[in-house]
Amino acid sequence: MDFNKMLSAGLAVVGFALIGWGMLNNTPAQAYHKPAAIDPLPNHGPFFPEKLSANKNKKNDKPSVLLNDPDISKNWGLKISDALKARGITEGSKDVIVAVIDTGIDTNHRDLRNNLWINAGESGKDSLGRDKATNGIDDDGNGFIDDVHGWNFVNNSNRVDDNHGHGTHIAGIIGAEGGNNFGITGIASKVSLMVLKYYDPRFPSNNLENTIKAINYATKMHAQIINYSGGGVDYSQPEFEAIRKARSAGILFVAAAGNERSNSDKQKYYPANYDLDNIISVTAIDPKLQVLSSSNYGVQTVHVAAPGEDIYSTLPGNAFGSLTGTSQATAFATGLAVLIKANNPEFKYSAVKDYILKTGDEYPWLRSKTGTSKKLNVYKALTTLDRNVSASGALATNTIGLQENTFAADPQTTVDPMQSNAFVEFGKTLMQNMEASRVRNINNN
Ligand SMILES: [Ca+2]
Ligand SMILES: [Ca+2]
Ligand SMILES: [Ca+2]
Repeated sequence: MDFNKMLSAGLAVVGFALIGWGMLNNTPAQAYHKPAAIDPLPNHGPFFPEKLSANKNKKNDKPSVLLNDPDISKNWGLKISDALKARGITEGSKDVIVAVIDTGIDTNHRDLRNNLWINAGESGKDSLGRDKATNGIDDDGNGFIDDVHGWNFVNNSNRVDDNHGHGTHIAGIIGAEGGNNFGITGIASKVSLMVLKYYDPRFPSNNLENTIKAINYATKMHAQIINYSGGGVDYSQPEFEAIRKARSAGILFVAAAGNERSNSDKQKYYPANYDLDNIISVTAIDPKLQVLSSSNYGVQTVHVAAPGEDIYSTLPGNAFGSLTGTSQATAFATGLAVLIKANNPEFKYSAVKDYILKTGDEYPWLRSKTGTSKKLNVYKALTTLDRNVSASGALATNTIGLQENTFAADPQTTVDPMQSNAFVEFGKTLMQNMEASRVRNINNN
């Protein structure tokens, strides 16, 4: 290998860093060398003004009694995404499998342990009465021994615990258990988190190669969504192929736009930038809805914005703390994808993506930053969906806080003219666009 190739390979490893530490250090490229910047202690999260706390001053808020998690108001992103308001529509589902390709997850964390994916082929008893999860046998014959929650591709083992913190934090944003009277809740309070570890600060490893293996595992084991809160500047054909294979399996790939402070339309960042329609690229906003100065942006390549500054979530050892970056924003979008999928299991990745991107809140200052000019809105994505504008045009049964006919999609339905707002038109347009897109896809295939 000549020097240039070696240099390039070396840069690929360095560049393929985790992201989510940017604002803690102001040096994203080196940020993952400094995990001590995490605040691992409970109750040391940022202060948020009372008006951002859950369930205040919104007459349509009707949270269920299950919103008993004591630190729920510490995540300003939940409020600003109307996520708690959406809780009456769906809490998520254990049927939705999300592969979290990251640093592992603290599988004993009280706010995560009940939301881990369980590989059915590696659980229960074997013919000798031993626990399949620990019998040292590849019971389901998938090539991995005792992979009950996922796999560690760093040292090729079933020990997926998190020595870093990043993966545990991401997991909590997506799917910390809600309603357990402990800690926080994820965007989805019920989900199955598949733990795929590609990075460990204690061991030198090939992050890119591990990532590709993890994507292939997620595809093989039928994840419906992949969260990838990381990336690098080097294009990788094998990684592209792995995500294309995931696409063929119907998997939505939610990727961080990156913390390189750059325009991703010009300075490419992968995997977010691969030209595959199952990828959503997410950038990060602060509580004032401004894209973080550290976050990548791009009207052609970055799709949507989500909360990513000082996000309070789970950390290893039953701890909680705040982290900043497009990693965190990505997890918000993944959590929403879980809810959409839970509420409408027959949806293809393309429909899930459409609902995330087309139902958000639009802001003029996001025009120069994202393709949609939007930040995601959990409630809108679900109410639009829940109104059945997606399928038959029939009225939906779930009417949380709204008049039954307000958002009817059926043009024959009588709608209160005062409330027959853009939402109805919006719903129809959305469906027309989606249908046109579907027809296009059929024609292309
Ligand atoms: Ca196995
Ligand atoms: Ca086994
Ligand atoms: Ca909880």
